[in-house]
Amino acid sequence: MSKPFVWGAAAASFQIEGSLNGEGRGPCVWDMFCNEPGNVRFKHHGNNACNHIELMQQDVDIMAEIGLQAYRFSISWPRVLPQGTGQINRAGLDFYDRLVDTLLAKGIAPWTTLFHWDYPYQLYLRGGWLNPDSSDWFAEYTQIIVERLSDRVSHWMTLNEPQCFIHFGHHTAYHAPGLKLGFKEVLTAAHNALLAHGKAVQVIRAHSHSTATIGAAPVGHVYVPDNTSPECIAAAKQATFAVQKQDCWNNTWFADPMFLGHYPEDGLALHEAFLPDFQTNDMDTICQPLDFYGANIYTAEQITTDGKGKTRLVPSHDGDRFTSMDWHVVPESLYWASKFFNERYKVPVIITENGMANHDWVDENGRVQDPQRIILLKEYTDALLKARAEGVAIDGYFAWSIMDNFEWALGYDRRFGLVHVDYQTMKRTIKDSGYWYKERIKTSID
Ligand code: PNW
Repeated sequence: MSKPFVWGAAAASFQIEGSLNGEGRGPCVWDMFCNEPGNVRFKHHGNNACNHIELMQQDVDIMAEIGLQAYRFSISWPRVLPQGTGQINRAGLDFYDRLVDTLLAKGIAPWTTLFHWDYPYQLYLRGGWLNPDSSDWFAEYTQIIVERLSDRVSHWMTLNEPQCFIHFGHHTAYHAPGLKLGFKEVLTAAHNALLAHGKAVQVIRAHSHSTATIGAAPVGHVYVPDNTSPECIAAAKQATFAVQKQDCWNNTWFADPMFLGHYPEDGLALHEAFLPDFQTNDMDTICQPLDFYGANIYTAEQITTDGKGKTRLVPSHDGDRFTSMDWHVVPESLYWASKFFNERYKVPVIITENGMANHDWVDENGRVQDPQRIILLKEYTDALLKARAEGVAIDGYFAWSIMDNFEWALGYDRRFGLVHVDYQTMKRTIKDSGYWYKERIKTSID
């Protein structure tokens, strides 16, 4: 029998916290990136965000009102270590301590992500993820967090979406730090991030004051079959696990080393000319026992086969639905991907992010209506629970996001929240989807 299912919601430090200088936070690469014109829509930045640092108690009260069983948050590395290493900022660390206590007082389990993209600017100046010491810097930071919080925090995620901060951050310059490196350097940065993951897992296991449950929260292209013939299912699985040339936005380049202890064969062949200089025992460091496969899934592509071994993508049809990110709505992505990941990596799957951006509106009575989000959340969670009912080990679901927030290069223009944020007044309003989620949690039979 699988474990009880966990219903939660997620957010990330840079996207909600604000208080750039409050509590002594050091700058991160996203501050730098926002300051360079042209990178982020409307010149938006994270200086104030949702002012969660000051409004934390209210935000946790709202989570309790929605009935969250768990809250996935990330810690701002430069808020704890303004230089990235060395001197600890006590006030910053105290904030996360208070957050954990506040959550626990409401019966909400804290699920902590160690790194969700707000890389310390001072370490970036020292080479960032390209520096061979970068994984040790991350291990040092991890130890500080674990020593302080692990008597009360037992769920950990190391890196959020290395695919994004490596590929978008170091290859296409769509995200901070805005680099367009050659592919060998991109893979070197990726390799160092993987080493950082492995060392962090070792640190958590060695220093945790409670039994730790550890995973990561990767993302990647997901493919679903357009019919249930074995051939089509196999094609979707194969595409989900394939590596594309000079592209880090895939599942296996990161997850295979973490879970299986080697890079995927197809990727090694494709990237032969760009492989980083790694040590033979690096894979022993990277591949640490993990307790779950966290998956951030929003969309998928559909695949079909012609019965003769040929595979093609199904183009979108009239009537297909897209979110305001222009992401194709494919609820069965949660069904198929959790099956595929569970089968390949042999640990329970947890959906660490899923949700939609929408143009919500506030009506004359102050109610925030977001009917599309309700439909989507229902269809996606139904698809996930269907896989669970069929015996796939799936232990939880986290909606992205608990509240509207800074959507990276798109600024505050895209709203993903279950809770609406009025950025003029910082007023929070639970959206209709938040109330719907409350019912989903309450009535979910486990
Ligand atoms: C995730 N894609 O990023 C991040 O973890 C969150 O911080 C972010 O707010 C959320 O998803 C919504 O974007 C993604 O291109 C970035 O499919 C890009 C994609 C998916 C997730």
